Amino acid sequence: MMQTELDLFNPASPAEPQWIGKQAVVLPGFALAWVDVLLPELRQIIARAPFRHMLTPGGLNMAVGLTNCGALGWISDRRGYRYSPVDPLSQQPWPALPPAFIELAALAASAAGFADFRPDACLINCYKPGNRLSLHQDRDERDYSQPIVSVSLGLPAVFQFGGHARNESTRRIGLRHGDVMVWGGEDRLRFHGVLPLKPGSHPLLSGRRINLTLRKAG
Ligand code: MD3
Ligand code: FE
Repeated sequence: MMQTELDLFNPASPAEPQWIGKQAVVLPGFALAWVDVLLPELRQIIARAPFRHMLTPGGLNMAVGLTNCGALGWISDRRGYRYSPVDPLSQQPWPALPPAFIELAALAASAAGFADFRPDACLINCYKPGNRLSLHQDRDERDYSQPIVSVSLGLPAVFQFGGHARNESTRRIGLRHGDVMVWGGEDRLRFHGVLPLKPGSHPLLSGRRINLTLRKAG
């Protein structure tokens, strides 16, 4: 039987949480009701802190465009990866975390069993067709007991969810506009990545995928 791309994505039924690990869950469409609030906030953030292609410590330009909001923002340059209270482009503090981002993240985290999540950092990734994020761990945060919440907007993507070592096999999980993913606990340090984005057009975000990753970094 022919296997289509769609098989990777969540079934047509809208809202069943999909547990992909003991402490990792996809909440299909959880952010759909928030999109009207999120997009104007995003526009204002990007006006003050535009997407840019950061240098890796190895001196390569990252293909995915990045910016941040919140008290701390994740940055990369030849000196390494770290969180900074200041945008290196403007030398100003990052734009504040909009209350709607904080509320959405706290609500999603509590739906996944993580009470009292209070993010202080939001990394915003912008993918264009062909852009990918290779397998990595998120280990620049202070407290690994805090969960991470991600919000997918725009074009769909295929997420790779691996193990605790780079060489372990990965599962592929389809993420669509409005899907929210929460993970923490024993799943917090899993290797993960995003496969090259397929071209397409989204009515609200055109040919892009924007992912918000909300963390307690400090
Ligand atoms: C599962 N971003 O910014 S978010 C990142 O879609 C990043 O832009 C991806 O990985 C994106 O660091 C994925 C979802 C995600 C992030 C970290 C995880 C899932 C995770 C860490 C462990 C397990
Ligand atoms: Fe990551």
